Amino acid sequence: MTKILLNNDFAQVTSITLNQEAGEERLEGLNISHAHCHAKVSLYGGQVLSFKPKGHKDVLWLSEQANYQQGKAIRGGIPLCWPWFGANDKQNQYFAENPNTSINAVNHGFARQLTWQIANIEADESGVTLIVVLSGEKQHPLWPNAYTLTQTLFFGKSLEQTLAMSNLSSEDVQYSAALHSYFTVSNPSNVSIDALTGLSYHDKLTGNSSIQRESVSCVGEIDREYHSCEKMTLTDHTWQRRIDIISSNCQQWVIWNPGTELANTMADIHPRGEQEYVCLEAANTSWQTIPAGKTVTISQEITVTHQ
Ligand code: TA6
Repeated sequence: MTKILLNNDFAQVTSITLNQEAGEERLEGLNISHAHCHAKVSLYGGQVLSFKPKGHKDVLWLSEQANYQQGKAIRGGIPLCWPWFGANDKQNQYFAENPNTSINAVNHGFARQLTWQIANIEADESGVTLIVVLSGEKQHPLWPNAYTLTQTLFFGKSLEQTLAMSNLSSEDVQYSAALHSYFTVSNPSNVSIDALTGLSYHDKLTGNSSIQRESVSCVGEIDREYHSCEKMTLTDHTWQRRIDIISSNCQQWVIWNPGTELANTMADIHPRGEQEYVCLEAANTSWQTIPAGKTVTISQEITVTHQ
């Protein structure tokens, strides 16, 4: 059932149910409608699923076969990888030392598989501001500390996303994270990201580190961490649009596309779906410290323009 959460001169925000399957726990989301854009957010994962500025195709890709189910991550939009990015070296070590453990491995941390709460919704002529929060303690044996995540999303002509990570415990904690954006493209082969040229990177597929001497091909399979906090521009030469992404307090850009062979083994990617997106993720892929009782933020601003 649709519920109106905000309705004023500038915007309408309604609650929606994301999954329709009988017997499943319902996952709630929000539909946002403003003169400057339309957007969709899942409270499960605190995940932006869609951002469509006026006059543009959706900036974000969302799989037609995405799972909307507790215990699974939603494929597409902007998953929040937290409190660790990827497999987590500490987790890998734990499993190696405890082969009979009942703990499940969690790729990209637990925040994208928990339900966030709405803290505030406001709208004015420039856009809609949505604040969602997630708090917890003892959520995972390898990350037991008390925390609050506060995600502030501004949907206007641009999308602004800030993740404030508060360490509520009395000891320093370490996190790694990514704002794992899936950008819709005409085809990865039509895309260039010139600002990656000249940067040092680590290739997760080969295990090697190198300098990017030529322009990067976004065609999968590709999985690399580039060491840079510079502004990125993803240019789609066929659709003649550019997506500018400015990150803050993120030390890496991760580029990922699974390519056809791997995508065909992934049940939550629809056929040929991997040819519709490029992931370019504002990330801190190595451990960062949040001092006891302190808050650290990471953020990104995404703007799309016709060329
Ligand atoms: O950010 C790139 C990456 O870590 C890849 O290695 C790939 O696994 C991708 O994320 C997706 O991970 P997921 O757990 O969402 O399937």
